[in-house]
Amino acid sequence: MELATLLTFLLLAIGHGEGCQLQSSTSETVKDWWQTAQFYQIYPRSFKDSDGDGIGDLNGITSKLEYLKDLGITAAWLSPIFTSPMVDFGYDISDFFDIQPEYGTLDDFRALIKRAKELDLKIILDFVPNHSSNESSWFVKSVNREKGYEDYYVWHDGKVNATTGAREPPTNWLQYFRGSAWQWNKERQQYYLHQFAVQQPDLNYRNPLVVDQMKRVLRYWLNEGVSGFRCDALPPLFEVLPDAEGQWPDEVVTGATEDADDRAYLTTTYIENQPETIDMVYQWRTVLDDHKRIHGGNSSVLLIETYSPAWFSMQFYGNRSTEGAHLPFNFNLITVMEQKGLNASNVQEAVDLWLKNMPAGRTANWVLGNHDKRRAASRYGKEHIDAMNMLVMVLPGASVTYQGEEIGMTDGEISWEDTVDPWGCNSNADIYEQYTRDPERTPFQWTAGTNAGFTNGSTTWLPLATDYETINVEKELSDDRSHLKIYKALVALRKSSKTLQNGSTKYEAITGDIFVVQRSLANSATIVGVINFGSVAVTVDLSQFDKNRTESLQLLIRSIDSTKVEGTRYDPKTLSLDPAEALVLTTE
Ligand SMILES: *[C@@H]1O[C@H](CO)[C@@H](O)[C@H](O)[C@H]1NC(C)=O
Ligand SMILES: *[C@@H]1O[C@H](CO)[C@@H](O)[C@H](O)[C@H]1NC(C)=O
Ligand SMILES: *[C@@H]1O[C@H](CO)[C@@H](O)[C@H](O)[C@H]1NC(C)=O
Ligand SMILES: *[C@@H]1O[C@H](CO)[C@@H](O)[C@H](O)[C@H]1NC(C)=O
Ligand SMILES: *[C@@H]1O[C@H](CO)[C@@H](O)[C@H](O)[C@H]1NC(C)=O
Ligand SMILES: *[C@@H]1O[C@H](CO)[C@@H](O)[C@H](O)[C@H]1NC(C)=O
Ligand SMILES: *[C@@H]1O[C@H](CO)[C@@H](O)[C@H](O)[C@H]1NC(C)=O
Ligand SMILES: *[C@@H]1O[C@H](CO)[C@@H](O)[C@H](O)[C@H]1NC(C)=O
Ligand SMILES: CC(=O)N[C@H]1CO[C@H](CO)[C@@H](O)[C@@H]1O
Ligand SMILES: [Ca+2]
Ligand SMILES: [Ca+2]
Repeated sequence: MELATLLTFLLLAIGHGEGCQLQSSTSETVKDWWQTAQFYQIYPRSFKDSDGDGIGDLNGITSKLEYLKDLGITAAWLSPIFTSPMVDFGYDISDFFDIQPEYGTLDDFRALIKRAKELDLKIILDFVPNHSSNESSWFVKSVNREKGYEDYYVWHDGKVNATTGAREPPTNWLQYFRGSAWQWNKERQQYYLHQFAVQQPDLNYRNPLVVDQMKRVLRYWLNEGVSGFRCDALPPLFEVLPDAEGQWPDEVVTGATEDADDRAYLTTTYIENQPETIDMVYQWRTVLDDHKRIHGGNSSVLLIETYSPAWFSMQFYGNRSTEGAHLPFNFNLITVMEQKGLNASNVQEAVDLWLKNMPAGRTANWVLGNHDKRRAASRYGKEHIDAMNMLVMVLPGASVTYQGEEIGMTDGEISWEDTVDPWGCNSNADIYEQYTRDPERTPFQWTAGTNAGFTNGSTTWLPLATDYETINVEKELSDDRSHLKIYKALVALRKSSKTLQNGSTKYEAITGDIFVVQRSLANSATIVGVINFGSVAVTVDLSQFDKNRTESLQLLIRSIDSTKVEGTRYDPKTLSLDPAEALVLTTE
């Protein structure tokens, strides 16, 4: 055994010993930082520009860390900041170990981490494991079959058509961004797989060299002081093993769409949600835990992007013998409402889907949006933005906010000419709005001034949303009441309330319109969230929801148009709610 390996082994053994002692010597389950955290997603290109080129950057983010601190954020995760040709705006990485020059330098990144530490904010990076950019030196070496890189990507000769003799892709598999998932490479004379754009070749996780390389990426950034990773696009990580002849099966037609270029045209049985993907996440968790045992400090976390069904997503948490991701993202509040529309019954279904499937002892989390989905205020309706922010803050576990949700930002209107997202660009002027993700990526709205205070230059990389004069941080901080102030009050309550951090949870759609969440903890005040998702005023009796709810409740926080008064006590048996009104009350 090498000395370094031996040392690691000893440290691991010591680490284990301490962990056990700690647990047996205390009867209280002390929650780790991430279990009650407020996570905030920054889309760096659109957050804050520091040098006037119209593109957000690291120094811009550093200059706004105090804003996040003021919101009460625990940890910010940055969408990719690594070297990239920007075909998919950073999700096509050409150097996993360096910073995209237009975003700054490694020194700028270190300054960001240093400032964040001073403010006690944690920084999490985006880890994009499924693919690299085709401009990565790894890919170029693989094209040339350089030693060690021959099988870094998923290469295949393709098939020969028996009638025409023409070359055809190995399978009918489709990419996410429309069209075939296979691309012929002239130099190597083989096809390569790309589940995303042509410029995003899939790495081959059946090659141990790739697995090691990607673990190196994780260790590299942990050593730079990050507090963990949000892992991108997990479902397509592994594809099924080919058969003995090296051939893969075709997917079958679903009937979900007529559009043969749309990924939904075919099943994804062989190209998503493979068991090996779960195991890879467990291996990454080990990398993080080993780093902590060796270097000490706080836990680093793994957050996982997966739109997979519950049977698959829940496995990411770990199994009886192995730990997995701390938090597989819960997108149910997005996906269920996308399919069924927003009402209380559907919210209950979304909450059930997570809490009733989650293994015991795990931590829930709630996500409203990200840079792939229309903005929360546009999707749920502007009148419901406070209610939705309220939900993620009163439900148990971690909350996740996409930049702008706290001020109620809405989608931008981006013309076909201004469209830059590959998903949009791979379609056409008639249908691009179905696919483009540009509307939810417009620059952050800091002020009502020129370019919304995002940049002091004359242009922005995407046009601004037109409502920035009324929806911006500066205005919402000075207004008596605003989405931002409500958001801050919710976070402050989460941080001060033991009940919200650790209480038990009871929830119910008491009618099709009214959703109630109650959090209770012995010897602490009970917290009750009540939301009217309907468009008519109603009076509810909360003692029907919980026999114990007979004493008056004090109002803590209310949605922006509510005419009730904070600090006033209300009778839970005759609680009136205006359309879209959302309230947080307490027994205190
Ligand atoms: C949190 O809840 C658990 C289980 O309900 C309990 O054992 C523990 O004492 C609570 N911890 C705190 C800090 O309230
Ligand atoms: C924008 O701000 C940067 C950094 O403060 C400065 O260097 C640049 O000159 C400014 N540009 C304009 C157009 O004011
Ligand atoms: C990457 O892919 C694009 C689109 O196929 C192609 O134009 C470009 O030359 C490729 N670059 C490399 C380095 O292979
Ligand atoms: C072979 O090519 C013909 C003509 O393009 C096509 O109709 C047929 O489906 C192809 N066969 C296979 C097995 O792909
Ligand atoms: C848990 O996962 C590990 C790693 O994938 C696997 O080796 C083990 O068999 C699993 N254990 C159980 C109880 O499922
Ligand atoms: C661990 O996290 C806590 C809470 O954010 C922080 O106050 C503390 O400084 C961190 N410790 C280290 C060693 O980073
Ligand atoms: C809620 O939406 C579902 C459709 O998903 C519908 O069946 C139900 O009637 C709706 N409830 C109300 C009160 O609108
Ligand atoms: C109602 O109160 C009783 C007595 O305090 C308690 O045992 C019970 O758990 C409470 N029920 C709920 C749903 O909180
Ligand atoms: C929400 C999210 O991060 N989506 C990304 C998933 O991965 C693809 C490819 O890396 C990106 O295009 C998406 O933006
Ligand atoms: Ca810039
Ligand atoms: Ca893959």
